[in-house]
Amino acid sequence: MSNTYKDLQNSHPCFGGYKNNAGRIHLPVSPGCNIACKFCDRSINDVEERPGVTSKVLKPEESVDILKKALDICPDIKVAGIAGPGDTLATDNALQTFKIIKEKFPDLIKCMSTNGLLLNERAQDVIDVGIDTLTVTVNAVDPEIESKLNDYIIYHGKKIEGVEGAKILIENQLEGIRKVAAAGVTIKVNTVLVPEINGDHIEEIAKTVKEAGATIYNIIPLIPQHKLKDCKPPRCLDIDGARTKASKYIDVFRHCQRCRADAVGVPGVSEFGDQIYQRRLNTK
Ligand code: CLF
Ligand code: SF4
Repeated sequence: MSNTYKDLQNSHPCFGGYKNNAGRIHLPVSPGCNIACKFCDRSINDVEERPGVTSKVLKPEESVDILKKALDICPDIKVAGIAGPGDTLATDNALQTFKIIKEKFPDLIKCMSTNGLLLNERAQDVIDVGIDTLTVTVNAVDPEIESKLNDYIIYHGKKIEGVEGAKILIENQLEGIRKVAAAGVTIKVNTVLVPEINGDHIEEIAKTVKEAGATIYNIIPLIPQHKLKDCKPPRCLDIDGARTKASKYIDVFRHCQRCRADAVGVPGVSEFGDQIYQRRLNTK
């Protein structure tokens, strides 16, 4: 199976650059996280439509039945993604799940999303399990700026705060991207846009991640919550401006739906998560 960037533009909803009507299923197998983004509010619930939210956490082996059911109901699904609700490398659950998918559903595109803290040291594992598309969330490439978006990292059992932690995070993200990109995996970088913190830093991020080997860039508007609940979310004008600046350096994806960690269907078009994960429908 060939999954060049050109192929993915027709088969992957988040690497297309335009709407190609391909579906994805998120398998919420990764509960914990190893960094502390100031805007992150992970939650188990059936109703909120945003990243970090899932109705349940699955065990890797439970993914098989879920995938069968999902492909039955939504044959448009071409991509099996893991995007939380925590980080995919904080435990081995995601890599185990991808191993199962590789064996039992070889035609599905394996899509992994990570904060990248452990990407440098786990790059070979990511490559070996056959990840087709990797997303790394890079919110800054300057540790001073990153430290305003992230309180601390937990790295090899140690809590490292502020700029010091941010420096390690950024180094590992960029080195991880270099290694995985060199193996031929197509890489997307996500950045959460917080205008008052990284609004003037987007060009620098775009340029740096492109040089490291990323192919496509997705700017996601902040949802103000947790410690950044008083920050202003970007206006359409801010988002457009940031995307235009970034597009000088790298292809930009403009259709992000800020999906739940257990989303199923064609992003922005259909949603089957209620049926697949037996969410209780909102009866308010
Ligand atoms: Fe999922 Fe993410 Fe893979 Fe897509 S979502 S793991 S790359 S299959 Fe896509 Fe949803 Fe935006 Fe993510 S629209 S939040 S970018
Ligand atoms: Fe939350 Fe993701 Fe940040 Fe972890 S990496 S704290 S799950 S937003």
